[in-house]
Amino acid sequence: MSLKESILKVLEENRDQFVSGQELAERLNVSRAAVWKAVKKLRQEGHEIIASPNNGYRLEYLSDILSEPGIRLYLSPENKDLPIFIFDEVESTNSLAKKLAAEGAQNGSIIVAEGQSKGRGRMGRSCYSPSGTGLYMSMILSVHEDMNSALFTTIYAGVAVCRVINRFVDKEAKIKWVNDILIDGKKVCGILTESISDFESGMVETVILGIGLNIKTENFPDEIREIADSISVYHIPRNRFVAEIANEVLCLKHQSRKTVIEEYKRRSIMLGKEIEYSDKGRRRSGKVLDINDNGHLIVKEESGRVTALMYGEVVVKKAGLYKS
Ligand code: BT5
Repeated sequence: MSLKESILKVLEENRDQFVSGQELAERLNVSRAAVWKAVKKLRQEGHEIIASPNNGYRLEYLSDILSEPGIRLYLSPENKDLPIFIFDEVESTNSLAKKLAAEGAQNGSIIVAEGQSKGRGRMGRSCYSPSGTGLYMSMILSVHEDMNSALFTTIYAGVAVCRVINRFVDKEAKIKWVNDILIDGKKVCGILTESISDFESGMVETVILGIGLNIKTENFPDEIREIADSISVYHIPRNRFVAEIANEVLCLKHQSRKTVIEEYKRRSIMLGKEIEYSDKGRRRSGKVLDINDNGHLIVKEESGRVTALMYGEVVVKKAGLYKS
């Protein structure tokens, strides 16, 4: 770890308290001048560090720059050594994660960026990812499972993100099947799960889990202004969100599907709703009866036909048109 990172680590551990230049110099076995030089570099990178001649250095509590020491501080003991890749502006953390996975990046690797110029949604759609105000992260998850199980990643990631949001936000985070996280009916987070399969076995070997969460974004482009919102949490560093989401994802991955689905259903806005969806190219509508243990949406059409949707886009109708 460089001197700059070591200083940032100490300041992160003591956020909101002064640490004297003398103490930093002694702990890190360098001169006070070297400490000052490294602090200057950190400030140039955007870290808000208060320097007081009498008290030393302090990381301002609203300072919010992504950093490895800042993320590691909040990773749980079993995840402390996960590889972390941090970037300033990238096209898409999911695209980068795929590349890193192909190069051999380890299970649990976390890839984050301050902003994305080509953040990706599902089916060729885009994710608005302005710099510094949101969380744009991807995780590389090594698996060896069929497509059905891989698709379940979106389900438990949704629950994981909701849990973390609700540590800091009072209003319950809800889920619109399959990947939209809503607060007060507006989308605050989207999840993009992509898979890398082995051609011969047909099994999914790696899942790239991408999460885009609006934390402090205040202005949205016209096309999504009505449907998008932020969780508006200003006092918690994004580093902490990254770590807590990673902890929760890795913890939920080992829990039974039943436990995960129960919470997913409790947070779902879909049950009992009239929806429109597309099935094999045909526009259909029906009522949501349930979400089964695989995360599939069980829909009953007016004709009585019952379908299990594995993925796809559904539109919730405002007024019910069909009685079960
Ligand atoms: C998603 O797709 O919601 C998945 C978004 C995943 C983004 C993450 S960020 C890190 C990682 N790297 C990537 O490149 N992607 C992942 P979908 O369900 O298709 O929703 C896309 C739609 O959501 C758009 O067509 C807009 O209507 C809306 N949208 C776009 N940006 C938004 C934002 N910032 N907040 C809320 N809604 C947004």
